[in-house]
Amino acid sequence: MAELRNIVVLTGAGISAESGIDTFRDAGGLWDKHRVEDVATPQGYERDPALVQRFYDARREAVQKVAPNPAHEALARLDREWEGGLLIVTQNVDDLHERAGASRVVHMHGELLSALCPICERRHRWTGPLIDRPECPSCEARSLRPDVVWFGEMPYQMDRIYAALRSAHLFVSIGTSGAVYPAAGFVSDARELGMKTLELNLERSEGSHWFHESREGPAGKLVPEWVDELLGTG
Ligand code: BV8
Repeated sequence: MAELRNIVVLTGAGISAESGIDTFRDAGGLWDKHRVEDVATPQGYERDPALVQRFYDARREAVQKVAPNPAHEALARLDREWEGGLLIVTQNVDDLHERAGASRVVHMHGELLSALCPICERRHRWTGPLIDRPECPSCEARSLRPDVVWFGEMPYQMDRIYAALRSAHLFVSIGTSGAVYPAAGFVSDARELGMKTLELNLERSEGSHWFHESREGPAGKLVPEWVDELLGTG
C-alpha cells in the first residue's frame, strides 16, 4: 500500500447531528417534516418559492444558534496538523467545519449562509431571511435564492473533488447514509482507484459493503479517536 499522504474525507448530516442540526432521513429528520419535491427541487421552487424560502430561512436562522462538536473540531485539528493532502468534501450546507477552524473544505451541495442571484450569478454572504425578496447587492434584482444544490442540479466543484480523489490514498466517509448521488458513488470510485476506504457512522450506510472498514458509533467519539490514531497522538 502506497505511503498514506493524501486523504479525502466525505461528511454528511450525521457529523452535525450532535450539534443539534436535524439530519434528513433519520426519524424526525427534515424529510419527515417536508416533501423533498416541494422544498429541494427547482420545480418545487418554481411552484411555491415562499414555501422553499421559509424552509431555508428557518435552517439559516437555526444554524447560527448551534456550535461545532468534537467531530468538527477533530477534523479541524487534522486540517491544521496533517502535512499531506487533505480535502473535506461536505454535503452539509452548515458552516460548522469552518467555524471549528477547518479551511480545506468544499461544500458540494452549497451553503445556507450564502445567497445566489440567478440574474447576475453573484453570490453574497447572507445571514438573514430571503422570504421578503431583498435586493441583490450587486444588481438590485429581487430574485435571490438559497445558494444550495437542489435535486436535479449539478453539485459544486466536482472537478476539484474528482482531482482530489484521483490523488488520494485514503477515503473516509463520516455521518452519511450514502443515499444521494454523486456523493454516494465516491466510495466505489475510491475502490476503483485502489485506495483504502473507512466509514465512521452511527449505523452501517447503504454503501457499507464498499468500505474496507466500518466503525459504528457517534461521530463525536469516533472522529477524535480516528484523528488521534492518524496523528499518533492517541
Ligand atoms: C445530480 C442540499 C447531475 C440542499 C442536497 C444515480 C442513481 C440514482 C439517482 C441519482 C443518480 N445520480 C443522480 C441522481 C439523482 C439525485 C439522487 O441522488 N437522488 C437520490 C435520492 C436517489 N442526485 C441529484 O439530483 C444530484 N444532482 O445528480 O446532478 C450530476 C450527475 C453526475 C455528476 C454530477 C452531476 C444533487 C443532489 C443534491 C441535493 N441536495 N442538499 C439541502 O440541504 O436542503 S442532498 C442532502 O441530502 C444532503 O446534502 C445529503 O447529500 C443528503 C442527505 O444525506 P446525509 O447527509 O447522508 O443525511 P441522512 O439523514 O440521509 O443520513 C445521516 C446519516 O448519519 C445516517 O446514516 C445516520 O445513521 C448517520 N448519523 C446520524 N447521527 C449520527 C450519525 N453518524 C455519526 N454520528 C451521529 N451522531
